[in-house]
Amino acid sequence: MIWNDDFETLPREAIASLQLKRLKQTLDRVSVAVPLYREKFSAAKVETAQIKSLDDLRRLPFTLKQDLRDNYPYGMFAVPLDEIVRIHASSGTTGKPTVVGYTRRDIDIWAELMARAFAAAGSHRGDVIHNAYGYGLFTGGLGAHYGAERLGASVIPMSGGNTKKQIMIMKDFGSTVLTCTPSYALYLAEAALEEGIDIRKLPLRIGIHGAEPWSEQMRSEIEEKLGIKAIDIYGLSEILGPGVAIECVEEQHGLHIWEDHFIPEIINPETGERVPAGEKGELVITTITKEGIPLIRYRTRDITRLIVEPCTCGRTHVRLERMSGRSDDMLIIRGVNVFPSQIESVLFSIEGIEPHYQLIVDRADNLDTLEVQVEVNEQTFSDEIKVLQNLSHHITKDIKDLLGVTCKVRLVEPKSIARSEGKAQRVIDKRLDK
Ligand code: DLL
Repeated sequence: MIWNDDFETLPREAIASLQLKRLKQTLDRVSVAVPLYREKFSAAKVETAQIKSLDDLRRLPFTLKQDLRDNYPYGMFAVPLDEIVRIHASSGTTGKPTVVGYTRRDIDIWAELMARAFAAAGSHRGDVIHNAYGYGLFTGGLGAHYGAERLGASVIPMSGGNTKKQIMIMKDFGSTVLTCTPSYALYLAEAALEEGIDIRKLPLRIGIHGAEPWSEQMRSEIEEKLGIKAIDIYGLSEILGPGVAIECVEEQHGLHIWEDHFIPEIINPETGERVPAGEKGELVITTITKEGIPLIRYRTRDITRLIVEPCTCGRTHVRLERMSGRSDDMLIIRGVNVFPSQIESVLFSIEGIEPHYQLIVDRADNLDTLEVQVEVNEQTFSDEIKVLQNLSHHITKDIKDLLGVTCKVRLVEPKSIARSEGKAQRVIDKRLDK
């Protein structure tokens, strides 16, 4: 179902003119209200009045995560604090978190965009939405919550953790939609089986998963193990939180980004130049309706491409291809660029292993090493050593053939890799401590 027909199916020319109008308003606002933008624009020798077309956007400087850190906590807010009604923050691996603030109107738009997202995923009023994204500074929990209420569904504010209770509630309350990270969805299915419950037999229909990279193969695992349709949702706290883009249930191919609120661009992460239409690169987003913390050309570090072909669902907003990783998560192993999601795709295409893995990167004698730890299923685990050896050779060979990197595969016992209730930690890079 389309939640907001007026905006979601707007003709392309109308989207472009709305974007230009809103972009100009945003530039006028930030160049007055945010000292960092005054400085950036003057350093780049551009005046906002010179931005006369969407193409002119490329003349503006980028905004980086570091800019938010340098202006911690409120230095990039474009309104006084008494207009901010909510504050969220995302914790990086190091240092201070990135802080974002929302005005009442920002919260209202966020709820609208998340309601659109739920509807695009096939959810509607009458659904019981089991929200297992974390509530707190993380945007996942509250972002999905407000959207579910706006949709008119019944939302269960579970938050993450307490897995046994999640399963009991899901069963007793008749949850029909599950919102959580893809890794947690698989963990829930596994934990349910241990409780003697087959989630496939429950009323659950749809899973809305994001907040971490996942592969097409992982989607199949989730759909099979939970008996649902698994939909990819994308977002980041700096831009909004969940609900920046989502797949439609009709195609499950590419995530519609709400272009009446965001302008996406794809750049070459090395040169900063826009890539030719349809090519892969780093996603850069400009917000054009945000009041609390509008961001101009924010470098997301996420790697994707734009799908501009019209979609059968009727929405006219462009689609982002499933994220293939982050430019800063890309591992360089003996000179070869590897994204964890590529290894995931290889692993999940092989029989006998479970969708739980971890990559250990290290350096020995000045050479990078990659160890792929992956769980085997109960049946394979009880097989003869020879069968296990063959399996491990098979994985090593497939990874070498497809990615060009030699790795050591360690098959581990079922359930021995730590499960995550939020974002999974897939990579342990020991080189960083050396
Ligand atoms: O993860 C917001 C969110 C919550 C999105 C719930 C979807 C669902 P942050 O904690 O700021 O915000 O992390 C944002 O997570 O830049 C991506 O690298 C990654 N990410 C988010 N969604 C996806 C996805 C939330 N569907 C960062 N596929 C982003 C791949 C994703 N990566």
